[in-house]
Amino acid sequence: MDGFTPWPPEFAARYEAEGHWGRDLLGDVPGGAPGRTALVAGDTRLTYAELDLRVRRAADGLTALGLRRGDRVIVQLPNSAGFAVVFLALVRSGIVPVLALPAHRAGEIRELCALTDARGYFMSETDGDFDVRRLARSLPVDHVVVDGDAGEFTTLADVEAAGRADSVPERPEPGDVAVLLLSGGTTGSPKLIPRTHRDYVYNLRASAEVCGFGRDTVYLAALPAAHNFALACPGILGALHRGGTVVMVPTTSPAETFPLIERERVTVSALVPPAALLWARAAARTRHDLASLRLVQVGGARLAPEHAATVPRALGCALQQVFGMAEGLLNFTRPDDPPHLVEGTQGRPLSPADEICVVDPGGAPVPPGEVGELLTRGPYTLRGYYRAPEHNARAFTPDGFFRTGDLVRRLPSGHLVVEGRTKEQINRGGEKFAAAELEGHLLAHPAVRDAAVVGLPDPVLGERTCAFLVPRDGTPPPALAAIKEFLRGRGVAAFKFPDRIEAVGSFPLTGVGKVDKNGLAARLR
Ligand code: OOB
Repeated sequence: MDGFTPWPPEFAARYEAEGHWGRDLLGDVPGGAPGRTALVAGDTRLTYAELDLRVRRAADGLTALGLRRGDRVIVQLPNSAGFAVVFLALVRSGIVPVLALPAHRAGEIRELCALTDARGYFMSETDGDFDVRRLARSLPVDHVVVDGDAGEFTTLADVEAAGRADSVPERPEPGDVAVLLLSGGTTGSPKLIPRTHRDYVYNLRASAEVCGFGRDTVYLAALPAAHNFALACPGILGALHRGGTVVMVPTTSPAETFPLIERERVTVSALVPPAALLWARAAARTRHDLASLRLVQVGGARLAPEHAATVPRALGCALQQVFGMAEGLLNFTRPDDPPHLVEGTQGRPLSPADEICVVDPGGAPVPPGEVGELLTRGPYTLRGYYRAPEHNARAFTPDGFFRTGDLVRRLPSGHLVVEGRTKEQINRGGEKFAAAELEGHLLAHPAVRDAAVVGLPDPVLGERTCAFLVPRDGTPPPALAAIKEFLRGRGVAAFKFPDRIEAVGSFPLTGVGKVDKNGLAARLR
C-alpha cells in the first residue's frame, strides 16, 4: 500500500525469528468454540459460529460490492454487533478500515476521506442530533453502508446477503496493512497509523497473555471500539482470540454498564481515568452486583496515585495501569507487581523486543531515573504515519525510533512513570487532539486575530481546554457559547470544544519567538 513505511528487512527478520511475528491474519483472530458466546450487544447474542457466519457473509458481500484488498473505507460505528461484524469482514478481505470515533463530525470525516481516498463509509442509523445522512450524501465515496435503516443507502444486512459464489475475497498477506488507527495528533491535520496483520495480531496476543485472558474472560467494551485500548490491548480482539465473551456497550456510564456487569458476569473492562473515578463513586451506592469483576484496566491519561489506590478498593477488583498509544508501544503493570508499582507507575513495556530510550531535548540519553522524552522502536510500533513524509521526518529519529512526545522516568524495575509531555496535544480525560488543530479552527472565526490552545489542570479530566484569543481590533471577544456554535458549524467533534475562553491583548513569547503557552497558563494560576 502506498504511504506505508515498512520495518527494515533486518528488523522484520528478527521479529519473525524471535516468534513475535507469525502468519496469522487479523480476520481469523476469533478462536472460541463454535457453541460458546462470542458477542453480546444490545439484543444481539452471537455464538462463535454465528459470528463467523455473519463475518463470512459480510466479507463475500463486500467483495460483491466491488471493494478489494488494499481499498480504504471509513468506519464510524458505535460499540455494537455491527462494529464487530464490519471490522472483521473488512480485515478478512484485506479492505482497510479507517477507524473514526463516534464523536467525530463532518469536518473530521471529510478529512479522513480525503487523506485516504476512501471508497466507502460505514455508519449507524442515527447519531443524536448529528445529520450523518447529510454528511454521507456529500462524501466522495462509492458505497455508504448503514447498520440499520438504510434509506437511500445500503444496509449491512443487504451486504451480508449480497455475497455470490464468485465473490470470495482475496486473502491479505500478514505484512499487509490491516487497519488505519487515528493518532491523538500533534499537528493541524489528522495522522493515521498503519497497523499490519502481523504486528496487530502480536499486539493483541501478547496483551491477552499479560492480562491472563482466557475462555472465562467476559470483556466489557465500553470505551469506543475504534480506540486501540478497547480494540486490541487486549480488548475486544484479545478476548475473542482467547475464546472469551465480548460485551459491547456504547457508553462508560455506570447506569448502563453496571446492570450489564451483573447480568453478563463481566470479569474485565478498560477505562480512562475519569470513567474509573465515576465507577468507583457509583459502586459505593449501586444495587448492582459487581462481584464478577476481576480486573479494571485504566489508561489513556494519567491516573493520580491516590485514585490508583481507591479505584480498585471501591470496585473490589484488581487495577492495571496501561500506558499505551495507537502508534504501538504498550506498557502494563503486571498482576504480580507489588502495590507501589501498580499504584505509582504506568507499567513496563509489553514485549521483550520493545526498545526504550529516555532522552534530553538534544537527543542524548538522560541518566537512569531522570525525566526525559520517551523514544521507542519495536515489533508493533509504527515506522511512519500513513502518507505523511514530512511529518515522519520529524516524528522519528534517523534510526527509526518513534518520538512519543511523552516525558517519562524509568525505574530500575523497567517501569515507567509518565511525568508530562513535550507534544502540543490536549489530553482531556483520555480524549486527545492537537492544540494546532483547534487553533486552526479558531483562527477562521472573523473576530479572532490569534489563538493559542492550552490544557489547564482539572481534578477529574486531568486537563481541560482553554483557548486564549486575541480579538481583532475593534471586535469584542466572542463568548464561549458562540465559539462552540461556530465550531459545531464547522463540523468539529465536541470533545475538542474549549471549556474556557480567555481574551488577551497579545501573547507572551519564548526566547525563540514562539507563543509561551506555559506563560499563558501561569497567568490563570
Ligand atoms: C492510548 O492511546 P492514544 O493513541 O489515544 O494516546 C496515546 C497518548 C500517550 O502518548 C500518552 O500521552 C497518553 O496518551 N497516555 C497516558 C497514559 N496512557 C496514554 N498518559 C499517562 N498515563 C497513561 N496511562 O491512550 C492508549 C492506547 C492503548 C492502550 C492504552 C491507552
